[in-house]
Amino acid sequence: MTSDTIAALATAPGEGGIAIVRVSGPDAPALLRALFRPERDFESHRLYYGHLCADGETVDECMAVLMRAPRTYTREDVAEIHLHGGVWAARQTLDALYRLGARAAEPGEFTRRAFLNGRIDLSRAEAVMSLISADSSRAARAAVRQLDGGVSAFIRAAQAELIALLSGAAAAIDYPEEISFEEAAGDIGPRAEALAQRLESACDERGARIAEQGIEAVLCGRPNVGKSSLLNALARQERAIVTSIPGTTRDIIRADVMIDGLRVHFSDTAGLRDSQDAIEQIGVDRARRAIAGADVVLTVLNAGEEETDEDRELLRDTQDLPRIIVLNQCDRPMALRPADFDRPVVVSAATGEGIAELEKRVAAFGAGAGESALTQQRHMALAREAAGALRSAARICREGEDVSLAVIDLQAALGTLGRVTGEQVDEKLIDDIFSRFCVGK
Ligand SMILES: Nc1nc2c(ncn2[C@@H]2O[C@H](COP(=O)(O)OP(=O)(O)OP(=O)(O)O)[C@@H](O)[C@H]2O)c(=O)[nH]1
Ligand SMILES: [Mg+2]
Repeated sequence: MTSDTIAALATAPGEGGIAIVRVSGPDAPALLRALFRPERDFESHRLYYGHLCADGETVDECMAVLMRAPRTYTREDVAEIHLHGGVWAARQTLDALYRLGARAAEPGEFTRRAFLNGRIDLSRAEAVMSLISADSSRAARAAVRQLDGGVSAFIRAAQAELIALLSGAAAAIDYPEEISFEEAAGDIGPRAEALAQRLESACDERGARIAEQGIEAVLCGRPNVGKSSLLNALARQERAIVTSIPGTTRDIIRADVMIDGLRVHFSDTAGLRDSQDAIEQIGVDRARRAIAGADVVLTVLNAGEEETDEDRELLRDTQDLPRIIVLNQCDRPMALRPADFDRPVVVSAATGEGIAELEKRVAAFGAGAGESALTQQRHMALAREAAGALRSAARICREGEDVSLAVIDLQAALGTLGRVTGEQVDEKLIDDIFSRFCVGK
């Protein structure tokens, strides 16, 4: 249990409708009484109208609530003062609180107390931070599931299975005349293998990255097929320069678009061709690197012209990548037949025809992203480590080695999973996690 009382601004600094100062710790009730004059006396968890006074002067007309432990965010006594938005009143209030003995809270310290006081486990504390920084509905949904205890429940189920395996092994070690090692190994081996499989399939690194950061979609094609025009149509603004001169685009031009709650980063690239122009050639090299790192490649052809050798080469080069073939300029008389290509999207950057269909096809590459049981890097790394230990235990059982050797691996897996929810963590990890929070959370 923590003994001092902390205070911080809980809302974003700057001008706004209200500014909330939050206080947590044993002195929170006394501090609130010292500064806030309510019309009536406090009952827990009720918001009161009154005046905030410091050094005999009225600082603000405001609302305040006192929440008695343990039904609070931190499980300590918590006071919240809702002032008029802006910097001044909040500053005066915090200064008064500090003079009366409160300490300025460190980043994430309220949530850290919630964790240390046992109200939430570590995975839920991390979810709070993910929710704060989520900038798409996809990312927010993954965070809310984690906040609801989705990760905790998944880890608890895996730990329960591990404990069952460990007690099976213990029985074989303690009562060898009743349960033979072979029998025990025959049961533990396949179950350890299955649990390793379950842990690994709960990790989807690509999906987690896409949910959090968005999907990288790269437009490529020979010069003048209309890549920059497509980028502008998708972004609904004039981002890239469009001209009828082949080789217009050199640098990569990016535009962020929200499609169906998923963030998509489109990159327009230099038209791919062998160029004598040194600058254009650098652009072409950059384009090739962007293509290699893309989550989805949009291979753009000009539907109004016959296929060229460059088109054929590009179709070949991108065939093993996640890709969408885009036949642009369909407003012109068609020289290409859609039936000759693999599921092409037929569009016109000029008229907007087919753009909605193209967006749908791009978003499909993010389907299921962020919906795996685990979505945080730290949790996935630990799950994989536990799966590795389980596979080693399974191998020991399979090869008929001593069951007590498998016990070491099973215990290691159990400990590793405990670090996800924070049953087994060291101070440094906790410092590291909470220092990434903002002050006041
Ligand atoms: N009719 C018609 N013209 C288009 C369409 N898309 C692009 N264009 C025209 O095609 C020419 C080239 O367009 P850009 O968007 O600059 O082509 P790009 O692929 O970016 O070309 P580079 O940057 O040189 O590689 C311009 O004159 C555009 O107006 C379309 O859908 N229909
Ligand atoms: Mg261009």
